[in-house]
Amino acid sequence: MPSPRTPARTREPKPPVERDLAVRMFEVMALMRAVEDRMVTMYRQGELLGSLYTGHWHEAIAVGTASALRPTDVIAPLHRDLGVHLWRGLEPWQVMASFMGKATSPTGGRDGTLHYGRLDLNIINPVSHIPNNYPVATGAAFALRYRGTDGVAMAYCGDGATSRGDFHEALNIAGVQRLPCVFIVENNQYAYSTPNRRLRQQGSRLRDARRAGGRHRCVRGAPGRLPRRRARPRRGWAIAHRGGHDAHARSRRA
Ligand SMILES: Cc1ncc(C[n+]2csc(CCOP(=O)(O)OP(=O)(O)O)c2C)c(N)n1
Ligand SMILES: [Mg+2]
Repeated sequence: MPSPRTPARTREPKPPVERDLAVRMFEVMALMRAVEDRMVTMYRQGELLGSLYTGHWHEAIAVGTASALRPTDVIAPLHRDLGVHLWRGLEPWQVMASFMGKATSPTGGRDGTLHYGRLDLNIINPVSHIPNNYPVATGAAFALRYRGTDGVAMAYCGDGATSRGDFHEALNIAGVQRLPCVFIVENNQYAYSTPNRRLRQQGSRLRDARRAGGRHRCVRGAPGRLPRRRARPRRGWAIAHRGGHDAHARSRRA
């Protein structure tokens, strides 16, 4: 005899990311890899003017974190973060035009490497002296709050860049002022040929990064609750394998 009580409904676990969004994230990650693969070939053929660093194996970090923001939030990517640009709407041809120093590039041909950006998409051009984008993002976060918005600024750098003074200055002032800032550190375990253990002793902080993992869904949640209103700035550590110094390190003629 059937029970008069309605059987308890089995609840489907809520996916961490909606399907459409997950598909879009995957598309942009795949596009990033395809564009960079093509550019490695172009670099070896001597078609690109400057240095090429690719974001191979960093795709989930760039796309996952960028996808957590609104288009009106400010983002300050670095040399492993092509996915950030693509997520915001920069076209692959614009990236290639920039590396080729063409007048049609976002920098109007004044750049022959990775310093392209689009302020109209709220992307701050990657600076050369890493991690100078950290203090710039801190200033952008201040401006967002000063103007009364609930916008957030997000900045990226590598593990090696954390040895620089401007990294610590940016984190400090953002903490003191409680600025709406998220700082992402992409720990690919090397700064050029120098391994982490030769740089500094902060193993415990780097271990935190493992929580982020290499999966885009996890990375999307890694910055935690965004500090849109007065709150402590967030730090996200992400572990990656570096697949992208290869092109830069090899001679074009090799
Ligand atoms: C202040 C400064 N010093 C040196 C360089 C040259 N440089 C470009 S990338 C790089 C390696 C940085 O390592 P890391 O921060 O770990 O980033 P990764 O390349 O591993 O992603 C260096 C030293 C630079 N751009 N800026
Ligand atoms: Mg590194």
